[in-house]
Amino acid sequence: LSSMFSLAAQNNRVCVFSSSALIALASSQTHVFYFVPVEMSWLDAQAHCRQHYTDLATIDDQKDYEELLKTVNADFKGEWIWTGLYRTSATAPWTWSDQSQSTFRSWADGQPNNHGGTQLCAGTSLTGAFNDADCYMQYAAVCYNSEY
Ligand SMILES: [Ca+2]
Repeated sequence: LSSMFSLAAQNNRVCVFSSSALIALASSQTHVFYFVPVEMSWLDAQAHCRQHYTDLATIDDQKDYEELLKTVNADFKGEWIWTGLYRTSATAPWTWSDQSQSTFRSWADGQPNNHGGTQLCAGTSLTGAFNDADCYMQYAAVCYNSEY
């Protein structure tokens, strides 16, 4: 986006084009989510998503999050579902598997608490709250395909 904006500063026609492109993205879903009802570690879920889709789920905003939660099967009985959110150490920032710059977070009250000191991967509940968990935990996952 920064290169688009620097172009925009040099050329009004490019500016108009960039603005309409941004509006189009903002008003349509940017990810198509796929629920994977197989319980796997976060790394196995990431490998599965990268093999069959684009990556583990990245969430851009609340609307994106609601779309993600809608993809979970109604008969799913698990408590947590892996998303693409993770960090490389307890002091590293939370990032997304696909290196997205999305700053969307929806931590449950008191989370992330890094319980036990090794909770470096984030799952979501069906009620819309993130929790950091140990990456070896076996959870279902949500993958995405990029729509653009
Ligand atoms: Ca936690």
